[in-house]
Amino acid sequence: MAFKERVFSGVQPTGNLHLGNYLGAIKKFVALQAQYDCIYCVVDLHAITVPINVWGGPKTLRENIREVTAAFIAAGIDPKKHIVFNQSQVSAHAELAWIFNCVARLGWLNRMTQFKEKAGKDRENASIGLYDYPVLMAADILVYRATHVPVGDDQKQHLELCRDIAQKFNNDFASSIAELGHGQAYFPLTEPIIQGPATRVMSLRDGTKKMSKSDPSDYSRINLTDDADAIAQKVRKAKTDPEPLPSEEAGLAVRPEADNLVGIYAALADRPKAEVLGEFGGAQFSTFKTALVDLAVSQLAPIAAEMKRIGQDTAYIDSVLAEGSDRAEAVAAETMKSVKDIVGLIRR
Ligand code: AQP
Repeated sequence: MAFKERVFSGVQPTGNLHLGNYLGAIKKFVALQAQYDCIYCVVDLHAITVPINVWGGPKTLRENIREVTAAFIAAGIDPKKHIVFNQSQVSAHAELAWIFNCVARLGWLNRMTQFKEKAGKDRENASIGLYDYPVLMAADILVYRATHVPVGDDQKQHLELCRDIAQKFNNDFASSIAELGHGQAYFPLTEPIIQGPATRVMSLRDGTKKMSKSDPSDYSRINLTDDADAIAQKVRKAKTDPEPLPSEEAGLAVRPEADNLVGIYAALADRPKAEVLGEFGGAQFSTFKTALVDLAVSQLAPIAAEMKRIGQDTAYIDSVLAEGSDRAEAVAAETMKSVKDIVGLIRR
């Protein structure tokens, strides 16, 4: 069966939105609007899977939900044409996650590397929500039967799990799916969109570590709220090596910091890394960093300013989320009706 093409993706309201979130996800969300119907979600139920001192408590959560919404709009997502909402306002996400909990296998979840990284050594003390995170993520995507999901490279394994869950549901309930007229498969095998030069933006202090919201050093990341001065300072202080830039991509292979900065430049400029090296190959980092500051400031400072402006109007943000949630709920409710019929649950 051919599925209607639809994009879904989400960002957690866990604070410190950074350049990695922008280049790996939000910039792609913006570009995909021209080609697809898109649903972009502030995944607040995911944010509360880590301890309360990490997500900051109710007041911070509310602020962060609004901040991610403001970032979506400031970056260029159109909430009138597409759907922008927060996950917890559409209860079908949690409802479908329960059904998927009964489809997914324990062995599949035991292989998830993000859980291992986030739970760390104190695994017994991790929340069940953190363990179940990838199942809820599959429900987020499949409740809209989304066909494409733009994400950073760190989400690849979760997208594979989403496909496994869809496949097993389609297999387990194959005869019911066919009897109810849905053909051979009810859920699509969703394609991740993980492309381009910045699918994994690394820390500015250590080119082997992912740029991350939770890194204690603010100099490790460019925050989407940083102004021109902060961006310039962070790029100038970014770790490099003593060699000039290579002229060919192969020359970046054992130079993680150089590779990262070239990738950031390429992604911001919408140019391949090879082309950037064609221009800057042989140049010292001081020259390249000056160009990178100019580019980063020209692209990011307007977003920061717009985020600030939109962020002051909480009534507007809340109305976007409410309207988006209504529209998302209408789509999700249709899926839940079909899923209940397929599984054999009696509904009103
Ligand atoms: N460094 C990155 N490079 C490229 N893409 C990235 N993404 C995250 N970091 C990078 C992508 O951003 C989207 C939203 O991610 P998230 O909401 O799951 O947040 P996160 O930044 O991964 O945040 P955490 O888990 O709260 O904190 P940290 O960073 O401390 O682990 C996703 O598409 C993600 O791939």
